Amino acid sequence: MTLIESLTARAVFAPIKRPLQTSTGAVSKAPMVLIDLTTSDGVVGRSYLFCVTPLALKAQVALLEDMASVLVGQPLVPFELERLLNQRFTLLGAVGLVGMAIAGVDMAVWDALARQAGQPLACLLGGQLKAITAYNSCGLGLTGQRADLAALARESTELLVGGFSGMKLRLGYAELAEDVAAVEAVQGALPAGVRLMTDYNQGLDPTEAIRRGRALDDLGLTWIEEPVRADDHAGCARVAAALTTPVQLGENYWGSRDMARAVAAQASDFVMPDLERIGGVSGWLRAAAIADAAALPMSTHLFPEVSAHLMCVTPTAHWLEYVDWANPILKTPLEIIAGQAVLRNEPGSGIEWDEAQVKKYAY
Ligand code: SMN
Ligand code: MG
Repeated sequence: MTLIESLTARAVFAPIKRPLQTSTGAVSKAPMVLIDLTTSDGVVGRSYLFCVTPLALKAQVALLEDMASVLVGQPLVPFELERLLNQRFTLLGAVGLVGMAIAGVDMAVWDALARQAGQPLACLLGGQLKAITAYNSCGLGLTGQRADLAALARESTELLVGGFSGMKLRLGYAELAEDVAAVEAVQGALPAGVRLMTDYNQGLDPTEAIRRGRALDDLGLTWIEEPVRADDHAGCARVAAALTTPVQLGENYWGSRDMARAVAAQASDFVMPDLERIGGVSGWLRAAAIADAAALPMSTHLFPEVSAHLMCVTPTAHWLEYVDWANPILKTPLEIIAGQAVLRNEPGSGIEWDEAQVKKYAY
C-alpha cells in the first residue's frame, strides 16, 4: 500500500504581468503556497494555493506543516484523507485557510495518484484529454475612478493573443454609465464573435445590481459574475430572475454543500467553483454532479492547470478561466492554442516547479 511519506509547503510572491483591480480589491502580485507531497514509492504530487493576499502566506504554510503531522504514514487514498482532515477540523470549520489547506492536500494527493498510475489526471478520473475552450481573464481590471476607454480597448485587443474567443471585464465603476461605456469600448474593439464576460466581484446590493444589469441586458454579455455578496443567495436569485443576461456565481462556494444550497436557492444561471474553496479534485467531482443534476453550465475559477483536466470529466463543462499567474514558477505552463487549453499527455496534473524561479520569488 502506498503511504504518504512527507508533505512540505513553501510560500512565493510572484509578479503578475497585468495587475488586476476589481471593485472590491486588487491583485498586484500572486501570493502562492506550493505543496509537495512525497509517497512511500518516491512519487511526488504537487499543487499550489492562491492566497490572494500575502498576509495569509505564512499562516497557510504553518497550517499545512502542522497538517503534515496528521498525514504522514496515511494511505494515499484521497476520499479517506479528505474524511480524516474534515473530521479533525469539524469543530473549527473546514473553511477559509483550513478549507484551502485541505483542498491543496487533496489536489497534491490526486496528482501523486495520477503520476503513480502513469496517467494524466483527466484519464485517471475516467475521461480523455480534450481541448478545453478558455477565456482570457488576465486583464481588463478597473482603470481607476473612471473607465479609461482607450486603455480598455487597447488591452482587449492585446488579450486576443492566443486566439481567445472570450475575455472578462471587471465592472463596478462609481456610475452605471461608466460600466456601460466600458463594455461598449471593449466590444467595439473586439472582432465579432468574441464573447465578453463581466465581473462585479460582489460589489453591488441587489437593487443596484438589478438597475445596472438591466442597462447591460441588451449588450449580449456572456455573463454577469458575482453582482452582489456571494453568500446572499436570495439576493443573487432576485438579480438572476430579473435579468436576461445569465448571472454567474461560484468562486466563493465553500465546499459542495454550500454550492448545493446556492443551487437550491436558484442563485445563478451558471456556476464556476474554485478548486481551493470547493475542496480540490474530490470536491470538484461532487460539485460537477450537482451542476449536472441542475443542468447548470459549469466553468472554472483560477487554477487553469488542474481545472482543465477536470473539465474533461465535467458533464456540463462550459468555459475555462485562463490566468497566467502561476506561470512564473511553473516549469511548463499550460499552453493555449487557438483559444483552447492543450493538456499534455503526461502523468499527473502537469504541475512541476521551476526551482530557480521558486527560489527567486520565495517569500
Ligand atoms: C478574481 C478572483 C481572484 C482574484 C482576483 C480576481 C475574479 C475572477 O473574481 O473571477 O477571476
Ligand atoms: Mg470573479
